Amino acid sequence: MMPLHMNTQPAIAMDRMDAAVEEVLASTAFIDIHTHLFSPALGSLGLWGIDELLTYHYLEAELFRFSSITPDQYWNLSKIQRADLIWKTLFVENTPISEAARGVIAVLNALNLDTSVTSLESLRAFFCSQQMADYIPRLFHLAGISHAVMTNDPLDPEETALWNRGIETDSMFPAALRIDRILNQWESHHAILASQGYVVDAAARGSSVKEVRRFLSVWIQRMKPLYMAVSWPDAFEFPKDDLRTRLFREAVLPSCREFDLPMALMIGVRRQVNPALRMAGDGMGRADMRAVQNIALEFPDNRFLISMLSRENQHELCVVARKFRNLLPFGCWWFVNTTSIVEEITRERLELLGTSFIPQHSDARILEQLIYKWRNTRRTIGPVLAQQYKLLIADGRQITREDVQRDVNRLFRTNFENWIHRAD
Ligand code: FIX
Ligand code: ZN
Repeated sequence: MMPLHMNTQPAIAMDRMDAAVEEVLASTAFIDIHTHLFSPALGSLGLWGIDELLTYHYLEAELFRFSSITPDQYWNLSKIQRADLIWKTLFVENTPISEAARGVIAVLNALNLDTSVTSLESLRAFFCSQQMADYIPRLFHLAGISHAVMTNDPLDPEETALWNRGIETDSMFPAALRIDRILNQWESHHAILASQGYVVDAAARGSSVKEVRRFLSVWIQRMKPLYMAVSWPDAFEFPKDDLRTRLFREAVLPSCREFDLPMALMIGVRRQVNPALRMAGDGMGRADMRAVQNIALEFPDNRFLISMLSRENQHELCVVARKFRNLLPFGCWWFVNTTSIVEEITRERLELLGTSFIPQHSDARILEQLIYKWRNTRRTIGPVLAQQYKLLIADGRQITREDVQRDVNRLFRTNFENWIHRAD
């Protein structure tokens, strides 16, 4: 009798496994499910080039550890002066061995630029001469991605002004509707909704819930997002007798169900622990997973993408995801996007969840970062995945290239496509 599934390819030998996994990872285009990049149509919001790369908030935080400049003095400099200072401090006077600093080196190297210049002028000239129409596909190719999902804020005045003029959806840059200002900053934003004709009040009572749903519908139809998203502090609780719980339960999740959208929860950020550092001043803390568990239990008809910011929450997230099929863990976010921690998180996810998760997103804010963030991901995750196959071979199962390709597709493409109920 013919076997139901005939795997025609030869088994991969144990000593070829690292290379085979590396090849499959290199030749598969990933979907980058969370970035802060913008499509060319929203171009004035998009960041790229050496000055943006160097003034990335991860590097600004590091600058203050190596230079005696005060935050006030730093913010008084121009963008070019800030970039010069960061280059001199972190790349000339010190060795750029941190994850964020090394990333800039990897980008310059991938673009065949000199990684040890003492002045940034030649680099500036290179970046200024790029034409977005060719440059973006080149960067996507170097990063090995097919799509970069944006983060779109319907209450950001600059961004909404552009959307209101009518933006064509861009298949390389799908949208994600980010609603932090509604769920976390209602106090300072309800008046803006009211000024746009939505009948809402400070306490989110009366018609507020209905009107927030109307607001979300308008923006869902305008942006055509793949999911809705919010970041929450480590201290968030659910359920709680508060405004956030009411808006989440009665407005946001019903809208997700109505439009068949997953909800992404990014949990653990302590915003502005050091406000003088501006964007570099956000911190983090361990969250109580009981809140996530309660959400998963109360809303079986919603699908959630979940990323936790603290290392201490990662194992618990795997265990909760084993209990609730409506949770899909994703990414190693921000402070846990470092080689050693990505390795650990990915191993525990593979061990506890098989391939039923999304290993990484880039969180890129500056176009060229796609290169180093995805290069790091492939380099770190490859050996971890290969190790799982080697254990499986040792335990008695052959692995073929087809198996590896199927798993890589799931991890970096189809788990997401299935979760958003769309396949290209
Ligand atoms: O909330 C987020 O989406 C975070 O990723 C950002 O706010 C953060 O500043 C960041 O860029 C982390 O990588
Ligand atoms: Zn982000």
